Amino acid sequence: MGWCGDRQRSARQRIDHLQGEERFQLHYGDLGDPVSLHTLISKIQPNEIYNLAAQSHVKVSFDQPFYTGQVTALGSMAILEAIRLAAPEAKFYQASSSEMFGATPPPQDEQSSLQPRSPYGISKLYSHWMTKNYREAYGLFMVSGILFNHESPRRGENFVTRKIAKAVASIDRKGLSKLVLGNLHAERDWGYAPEFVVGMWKMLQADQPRDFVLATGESFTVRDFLSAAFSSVGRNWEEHVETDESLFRPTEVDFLRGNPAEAEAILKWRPHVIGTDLAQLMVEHEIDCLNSPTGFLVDGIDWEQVVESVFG
Ligand code: F7E
Repeated sequence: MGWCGDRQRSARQRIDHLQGEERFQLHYGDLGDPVSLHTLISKIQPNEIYNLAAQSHVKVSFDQPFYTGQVTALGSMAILEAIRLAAPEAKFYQASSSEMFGATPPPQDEQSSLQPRSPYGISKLYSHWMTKNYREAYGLFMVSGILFNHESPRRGENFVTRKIAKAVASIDRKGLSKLVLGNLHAERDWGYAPEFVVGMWKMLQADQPRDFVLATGESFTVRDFLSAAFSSVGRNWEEHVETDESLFRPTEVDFLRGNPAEAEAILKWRPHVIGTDLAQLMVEHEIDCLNSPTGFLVDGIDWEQVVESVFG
């Protein structure tokens, strides 16, 4: 599914299309409400739990550090406790983040030091260490995937890749005049989210619980991504982009490039889509959205092909 108009749709818009499928059931719960999580986990007795929830926007975490800590740090704690007390057989996946590396120079791997530079990164670090502690203290199957940026047409509009892709499509097809961005020098290891999702699943199928870095091993600056996105419609980004210091972060993570060698050796996981491919894929999707009569499009991920390409 691709999303053409996030702001008009509900908080569940990324999963709305699954409603009605026999194997899919939604329950109400909230990371801010430990009782609801305990009740749900106790009732459902899940085999696997993936904690992908968070206040996940790094810049917003500077404006809302307390809320970010409550949700992104203590919210995971609520799940860990619920599993320990009510469903100790469940396998648990914690979405840790390359933001935890912060100031550590690249390439970053499972042994690199963790020096986060935002309330978001610090909250993720708390959950990362708590997951490890629960694994060691109680012998539970709990792992963290330290994922570098993973993107797709489903990305929220306030993250840089989607913001750029949407703007390029609008500039090219609707005459939007300019795109305003923050720091163009930061370097990121951008991968394709579906490839990373099969890596998460694979971590829970392993014989032993352990943490892995998932990354492409290649990095690009925001400027490189911009250039690839504008080039895909035959345009020069410099004619359309302005920067605004209010979009800069108080402390930035300058350079992330992961080393996924352990995931490759042990999980046999190897991603294929890298940052510049993503720029083109995401711009194409936004153009399809503009051409869609309803403004809403299914992007139809071919999961068999993703699995084949990653593990094949
Ligand atoms: O920023 C720069 C910005 O917000 C990427 C989250 O999924 O990945 C993501 O965090 C870079 C930064 O992602 C704008 O300063 C420039 O250097 O797309 P982003 P992020 O901060 O890397 C990690 C792995 C996570 O875990 C997070 O949850 O782009 N940048 N101009 C901008 N960023 C945004 N958002 N908007 C701009 O206008």
